[in-house]
Amino acid sequence: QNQIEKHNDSLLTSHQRKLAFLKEDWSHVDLESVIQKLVDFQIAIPSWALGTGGTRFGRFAITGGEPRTIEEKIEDVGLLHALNGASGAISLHIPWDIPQNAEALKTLAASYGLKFDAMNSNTFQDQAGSAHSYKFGSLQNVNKDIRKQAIEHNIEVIKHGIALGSDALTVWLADGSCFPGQLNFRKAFENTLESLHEIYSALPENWKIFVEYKAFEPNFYSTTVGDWGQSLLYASKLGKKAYTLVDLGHHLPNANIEQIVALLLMEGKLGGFHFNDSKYGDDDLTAGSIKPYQLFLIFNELVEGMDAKGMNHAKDLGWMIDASHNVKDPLEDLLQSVEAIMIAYAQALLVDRKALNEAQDNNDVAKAQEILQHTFRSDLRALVAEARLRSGAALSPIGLYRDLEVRNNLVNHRGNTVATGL
Ligand code: PSV
Ligand code: MN
Ligand code: MN
Repeated sequence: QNQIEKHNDSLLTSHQRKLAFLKEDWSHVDLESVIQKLVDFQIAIPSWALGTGGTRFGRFAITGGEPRTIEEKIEDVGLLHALNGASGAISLHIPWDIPQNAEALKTLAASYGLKFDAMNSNTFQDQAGSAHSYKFGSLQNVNKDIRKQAIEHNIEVIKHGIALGSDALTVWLADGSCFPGQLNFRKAFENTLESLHEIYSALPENWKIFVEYKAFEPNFYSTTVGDWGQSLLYASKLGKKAYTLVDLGHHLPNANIEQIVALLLMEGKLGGFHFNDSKYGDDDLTAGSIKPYQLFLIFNELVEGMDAKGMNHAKDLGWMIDASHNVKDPLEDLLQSVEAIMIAYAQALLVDRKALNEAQDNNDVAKAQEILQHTFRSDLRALVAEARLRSGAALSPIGLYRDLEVRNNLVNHRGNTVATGL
């Protein structure tokens, strides 16, 4: 905290100058309420993104100092949260991270101001010692015993989550087929639905289940929860605790994700997000690194749709990063993702909705584009920095991370370790 204060003091004059410009430019807007929304907005960090990621072709542990235990993963997220004030939750993947002592972990997390976000089950890999293989799917499997094993795993994950104070389960299935004829689509859907029903009935009253879809990979002919339509079908049939989860990397190229988001929100079935960016497929690159305009357009729909329904931006949807790769320090990468998400959110908050509605009602296409691009092209970084300042975080999170040589310290402390997980 001391170091953050020193760092902020050194940047304060320049920050205040930028903020003053913004306040002048946006004097017709209630910037205080925008800043408060930015302060409140928290994006969960996945426990599997804290180490160097891998590809199908190799893994290069270039950083060292990677967290070896859940405790160290919590420490790393705590560090991110101290730096940016916007990473107040961690999301665990079971069995990559099995919480042994939930109470102690809760206490540790709370000491960093962290909560446990959605729990993630894993029936896309075979685990050592398990009786059955998921080679031909898990919840969809033609073999009832295999489905049962996968259902029980999910119920186990819910139990871990209850102990940690989480309130959501994210289910992503690799289930599908690689070749035409391999699978009866209808039976695969029905098996999956029946299995999901059993998992659903193990959810506590206040819990949600997020059904994550993905177009392809690892199956390359069909995926049993392959798109938002299929996810919405499952979620609708399951009941009011079931929602669709949108992972930005899980669409076919050029999909209009912002439109998907708008309609899911309209139906009250949008549950949460996995943020990342991609150029080709499920690339899991840093949010906003490839298509920042798309990220803004998605947030534009989120703000419009949530406001229309009177929803609380910070609380009513699950916000999480799902990114991981080979070439950056993962902690710097996560700071960049959070910053990109906050900027897109800030831009969306400043869209002149009244003027946009009027332009739409008048079919004034050029004006509508002007309105959107006006905020997208405005530099709102000082607003996001101001939110950090007010949260007691750093004006320049990556700057301070580098000044303090955090990675070197972690390497000295933990050695040349490689994180568990992906
Ligand atoms: C699958 O591609 C996915 O997006 C799911 O959310 C998994 O849980 C995560 O990546 C980690 O592999
Ligand atoms: Mn995901
Ligand atoms: Mn993915």
